[in-house]
Amino acid sequence: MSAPTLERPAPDEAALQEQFDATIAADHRIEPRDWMPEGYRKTLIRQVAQHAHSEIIGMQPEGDWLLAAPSLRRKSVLLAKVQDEAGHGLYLYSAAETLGADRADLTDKLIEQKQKYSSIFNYPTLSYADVGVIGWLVDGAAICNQVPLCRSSYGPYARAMIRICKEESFHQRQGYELLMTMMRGTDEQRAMVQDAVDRWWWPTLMMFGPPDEHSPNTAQSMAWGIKRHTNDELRQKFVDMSVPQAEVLGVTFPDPELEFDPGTGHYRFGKLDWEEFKRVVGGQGPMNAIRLARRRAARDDNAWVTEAATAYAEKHS
Ligand code: BYC
Repeated sequence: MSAPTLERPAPDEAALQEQFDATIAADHRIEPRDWMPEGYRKTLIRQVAQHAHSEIIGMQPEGDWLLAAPSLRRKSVLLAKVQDEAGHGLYLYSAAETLGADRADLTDKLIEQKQKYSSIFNYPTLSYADVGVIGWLVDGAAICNQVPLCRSSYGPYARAMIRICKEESFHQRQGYELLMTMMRGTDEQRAMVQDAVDRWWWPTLMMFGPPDEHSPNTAQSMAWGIKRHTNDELRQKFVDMSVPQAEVLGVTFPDPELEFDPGTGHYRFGKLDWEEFKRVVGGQGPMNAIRLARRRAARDDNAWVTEAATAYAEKHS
């Protein structure tokens, strides 16, 4: 007679998959306690980690202007905005942790260039108008991309996005308000704004990712309800939103092909330089080396803080 076994029967993978598929089909949320296919978990860790890294690296271009802000008011607004980005990174690393990722390991992967961050943060901020244009266009693009992510199928990611989008919306308005103020100023200030728009327009359109026919992840991510729209759909939405805002502001976009198409109800726009996108994502953008060197220094120089905090937590656990 064999000894009675106390082990539970092995879960039936097919039944678990069926339950997962039913949850996705019903547009309900997958939570950390739920079974999920390995591919779903990996895709989410990849996207959420990249998103978190983008928020943290994204503090640098605007952070460069904290000591040179033109007034105390502008300095305090910018400081609050940059701090918000740090907060976004932290919510997102926490969401990645619910999937079994380790935060320190994710940071190491960023620094070793095994994980990516958004291409947009590899361009320099040359004047204070860049702070306004990042708020208006870069945060505007981020909102366009992230509002649908509030309905993402993974609960912790979707919930983090709700708060992040509220803050991004404030960021966009502060950028637009700064640009409006400059446009009401001198000819030199207006020229600074136009110059910043000229430099940031195309890189902002690249934030949405490669065209749909060259986006290896979109189809599966949409089937899983992680992404709700394709890269090209969101890029088009952003162009349609931005053109009337540019008219109100009194600036133009550097695209001779930009034109309203009454047939489709959308703006047609010129071809993006996808070779530039590949170079920047591949580490050869104007600021890649500086962005990563600073992140590496922040990790290494502050390692003692992590060690001390860990030792303290262990002592009091
Ligand atoms: N830059 O198959 P695809 C912010 C990669 S921060 C670099 O279309 P997916 C802010 C892509 O990862 C906002 N890499 O991918 C902060 C994939 O690489 P791997 C940041 C890019 O994931 C501070 C490959 O190209 N927002 O707002 O389906 C101050 C093929 O692409 C980029 C987010 O992170 C890029 N632009 O779609 C101010 C949003 N585009 O891993 C503001 C969340 C693509 O296969 N993320 N790649 O080697 C997403 O919505 C999606 O991940 C993406 C890409 C639309 C970006």
